[in-house]
Amino acid sequence: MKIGIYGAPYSGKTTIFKLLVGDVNEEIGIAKVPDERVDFLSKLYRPKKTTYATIEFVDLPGLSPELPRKEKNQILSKIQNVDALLWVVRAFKDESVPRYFDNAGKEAEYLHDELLIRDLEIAETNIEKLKNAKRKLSHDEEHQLEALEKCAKALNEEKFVKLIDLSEDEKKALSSFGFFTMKESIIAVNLDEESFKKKAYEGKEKVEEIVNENSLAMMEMCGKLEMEINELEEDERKEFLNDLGLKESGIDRLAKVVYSALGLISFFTVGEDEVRAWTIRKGTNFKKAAGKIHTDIERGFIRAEVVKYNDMKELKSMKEIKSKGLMRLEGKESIVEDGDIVNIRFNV
Ligand SMILES: Nc1nc2c(ncn2[C@@H]2O[C@H](COP(=O)(O)OP(=O)(O)O)[C@@H](O)[C@H]2O)c(=O)[nH]1
Ligand SMILES: [Mg+2]
Repeated sequence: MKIGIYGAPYSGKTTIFKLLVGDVNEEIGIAKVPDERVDFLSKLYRPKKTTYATIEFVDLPGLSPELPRKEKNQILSKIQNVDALLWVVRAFKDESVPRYFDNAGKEAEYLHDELLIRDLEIAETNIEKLKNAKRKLSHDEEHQLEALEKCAKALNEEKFVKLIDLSEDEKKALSSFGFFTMKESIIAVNLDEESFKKKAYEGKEKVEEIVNENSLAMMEMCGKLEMEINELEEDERKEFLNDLGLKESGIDRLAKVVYSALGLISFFTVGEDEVRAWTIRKGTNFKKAAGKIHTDIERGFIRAEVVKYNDMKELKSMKEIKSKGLMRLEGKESIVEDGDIVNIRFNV
């Protein structure tokens, strides 16, 4: 999974990027998704290797009103293929760091408008292209044109593409255009310590309005401070986080928001060699999930042996679980649930 970090200059994008992926000097970084269930299973099995789920983040230069269209498009094109956008909206006060917008509400509104403008441009350009084609359009192209016109109409009414009622066919027809407003967006409001503790900042109402109207996800962060806390020893770190009223680190909280916004869940495979978390969309069946592990396993799928994480946590032994009859056998069409520990029987 890949997430693009989007925002205005000096909003704290790179700070939050580094908080998530570590102190790398690259535009792309990988964050390990903390999961106490993996921690537990790893302690239980003592495998040679423990593999957590990961999220890839792409850090971008900021977008601001004075940039020419072409440059904005160049910046945005770097996140054309991400699964979701993480908007970093500045709400921290710091006289020493320049600021483009008076408050977080105006900044979020600007970011919202830029995505609409960009998507409308894509829709209109492609509508023109299809309409001006000097030949008869194929059936697929006719279909694409109709879907594009639906998008253009919505975007003109300032409505995100993801809110339009689209059929699976229409979604497919639109998939190659990489509409930003068709992706999920998560707004990270970057606060200073004082406003974080008060849960108040200028422009909050507007930010919440944008979140609600477009069905976005939102979280509050304290980028710089959390970054500093991150560098402390474990005990001290907990104390500082506690003081902020936080139980979990930034990546912990973000991972939860991302999984819920994107409808993702985890299943696990366990053994002496490896304990591993796998990320899938809610509603994925066992055969498809097996394909995550290996295409051969999907192809030769026979059945899945499935154990609930909570049963494993309680009984701490596969033998016990089996003797209590708590292991299920599932066929290829059954749906994987969050926390399933899965062993696939297959035949190649
Ligand atoms: N006071 C304060 N400064 C911050 C915070 N987050 C980032 N900064 C500072 O703002 C400046 C710009 O941050 P950066 O992450 O590079 O912003 P970017 O342009 O969005 O990538 C840096 O000097 C940061 O140290 C914050 O939460 N509070
Ligand atoms: Mg930056």
